[in-house]
Amino acid sequence: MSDALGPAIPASQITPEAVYRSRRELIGAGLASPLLALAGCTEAKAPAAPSLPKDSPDGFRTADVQTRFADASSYNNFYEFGTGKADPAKTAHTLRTKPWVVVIGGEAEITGGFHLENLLKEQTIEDRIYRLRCVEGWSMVIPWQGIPLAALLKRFKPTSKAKYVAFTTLADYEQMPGMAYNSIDWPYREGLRIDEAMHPLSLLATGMYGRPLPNQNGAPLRLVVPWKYGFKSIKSIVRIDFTEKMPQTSWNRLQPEEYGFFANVNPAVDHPRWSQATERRIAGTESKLFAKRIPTLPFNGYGKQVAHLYKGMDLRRWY
Ligand SMILES: Nc1nc2c(c(=O)[nH]1)N[C@H]1C(S)=C(S)[C@@H](COP(=O)(O)O)O[C@H]1N2
Ligand SMILES: [Mo]
Repeated sequence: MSDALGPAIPASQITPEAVYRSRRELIGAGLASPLLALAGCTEAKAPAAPSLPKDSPDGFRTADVQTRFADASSYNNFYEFGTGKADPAKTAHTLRTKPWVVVIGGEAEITGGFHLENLLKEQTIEDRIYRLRCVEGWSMVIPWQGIPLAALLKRFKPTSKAKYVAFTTLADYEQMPGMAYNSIDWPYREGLRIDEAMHPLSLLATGMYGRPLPNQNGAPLRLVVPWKYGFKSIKSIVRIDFTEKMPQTSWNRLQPEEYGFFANVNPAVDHPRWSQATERRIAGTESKLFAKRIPTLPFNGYGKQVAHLYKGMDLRRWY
């Protein structure tokens, strides 16, 4: 399988798991210490304030506590393999990820079917540590390996008519047992506006935690768009089309009042059936059953990098 993933990931790029405490925990600790001093704890000198680990300014690496590989690969949404969060890890072994062909179509000078290994050839596999916030209310912090989406898209020379990029997942009843339930109008489809697709944070992932992507996480090629709800991060991609019109997307088609095209993480806009103000952060060594609730940040904390893309747009209307 590693052949289909292109060049092997150098060991030097592999990130150790769960090395930092979350920024939010540290903020909480900072508030508590002056109170302790007042309470007469003069014996023990307050330790020098630790230098807080910070997210990299480009957003490529968050310093938040990482999710364990075991959690990130066993609590998934991948409806082609069942609607339960534990289903994909149990059933996705039937997905054949090699050979894997991706069809590039639409408004571009170069189109056609391409073997994944050729698409990845001459591309540098980069390391990113991103938060991913599911619309259902949980979030994870995952080290991904992949190529910037922009680097791949530019190779096909999109024309001036390419205003959007549409993505399609494999749809094969034989390999994907969850398709039989018809929970979604298959194939699973997602889309981005071209400027969102070209943003440096948009990643086409081929691996996570320094290993090839597990099938349940969208092998061999999946999108990761960290400032949007998780459903935009489409898995097991077999088609990428440049389009002039806003493409149809699966969740938006199913429930347009609940899932918009943009789906930017926004604590101020509730889902019609629940609040989006907080999230259950599955990270570190605690069982995911006890995952802490933390406030959800606008654009999932990536506002500094992406808010300019939406200047002048009413984000309540364009949810
Ligand atoms: N093809 C496909 N892609 C998909 C989904 C799906 O059901 N089918 N679920 C989405 C949702 S809702 C989420 S939250 C993320 C979960 O990604 P993860 O399992 O790697 O955390 O995948 C997204 N990509
Ligand atoms: Mo999700």
